Amino acid sequence: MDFVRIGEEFDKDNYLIADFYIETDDVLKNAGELAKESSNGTWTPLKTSKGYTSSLSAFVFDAKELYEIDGNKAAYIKVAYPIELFEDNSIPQILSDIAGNILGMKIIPRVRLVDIEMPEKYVKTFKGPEFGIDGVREYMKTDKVQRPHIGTIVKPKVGLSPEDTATVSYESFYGGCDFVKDDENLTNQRFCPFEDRVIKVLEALDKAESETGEKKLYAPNITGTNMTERAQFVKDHGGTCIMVDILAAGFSKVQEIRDSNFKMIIHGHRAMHAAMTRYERQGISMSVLSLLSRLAGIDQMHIGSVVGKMEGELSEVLKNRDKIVSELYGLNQCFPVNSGGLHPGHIPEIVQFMGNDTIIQAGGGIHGHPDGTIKGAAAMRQAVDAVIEGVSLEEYAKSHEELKNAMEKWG
Ligand code: CAP
Ligand code: MG
Repeated sequence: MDFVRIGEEFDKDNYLIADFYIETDDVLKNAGELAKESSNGTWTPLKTSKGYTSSLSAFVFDAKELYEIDGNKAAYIKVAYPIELFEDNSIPQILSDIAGNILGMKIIPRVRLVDIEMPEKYVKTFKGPEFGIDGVREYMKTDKVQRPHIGTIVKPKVGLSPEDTATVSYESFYGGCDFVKDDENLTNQRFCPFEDRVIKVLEALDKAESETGEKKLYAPNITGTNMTERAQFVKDHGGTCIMVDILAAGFSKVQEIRDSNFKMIIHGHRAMHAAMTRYERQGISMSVLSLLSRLAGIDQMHIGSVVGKMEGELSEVLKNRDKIVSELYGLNQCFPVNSGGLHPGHIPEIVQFMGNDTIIQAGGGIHGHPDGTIKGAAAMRQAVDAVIEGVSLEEYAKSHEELKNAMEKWG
């Protein structure tokens, strides 16, 4: 079994290709060990290998040394994995393989899964987003206007009662938000039980829809140990959207929810991603996690905001975006979500690099507005209107007090 086959030609339709950044003392030798450990080998030759198991060997087909670092050589390597190694429609199994043991091998002190490319026949085993950008727009009736959606996260993150959560949600919707969501750390705590909250916020949503004539969406966070039951509860009470903390809950749960065909929009929060993505020399890139989330069936996905409070440069956020919106064998596009420390003043810049197909979310940037939530939501919508009309925020603010007051506070 040869795990290093530099320059070998092979049929890309039958392989998953993974790009890794590694730091190690002997690039080719240890890259081969990585390919071996992540397919059909281990640290020592095996008496139990059979002739037929050799067809499942992964192999390194490209390696580029970059520079010396901490006494090792940094390199990019490409590994080809025979597609038979992977179970159909299973993100957990892919992760245990190409992002499993190999991220902790002593002989490769640093390793990061940077990118993956999959052949059509494997991509097609996944359901992908049921709604995606087009489906969400159709449901929200914004398919004709094609403006960015405005979302909010009820704040404070935790602590409000179901009644107060519903009031804040109503005010957000009424003021102009399309979308209201729970925060990532709000699930089913005693101070705000899930079922009570869902019932009350959905009532608030109905009221806001009838008063504004606009479609509204609420994403209760179903993350927990009985997510299917929680999703069913939302469905039974007329909800059309659910939220999942993808990484905290795990991809298997996300896929189970998607595969259960609830026909509800799935909003994906990426809390915890930084444990894998933040340190550039180790872990898994956010663009890989973005792609996996799309395959798993997430309809709306947090990808970073560049200008807000969370880390993530423009090039990285655009890569994440690319993974969830670019053509992928007919799979639906996933709606990108920009969030984290945003306020109306950020909207022109976000639309400039994201285009109109984005959901712009503000928590503090709405509920911290000097005149409260309704005006805060209105200011966000006014900023979107200004951008769509091609007017500067400063100009628009002259005749829109909510925007003016937001800009006075946050710039
Ligand atoms: C934003 C937020 C989101 C972050 C997550 C928060 O609130 O609700 O969880 O956007 O980061 O808790 O921070 P604010 P990302 O608008 O008040 O900042 O989208 O980068 O995953
Ligand atoms: Mg949050």
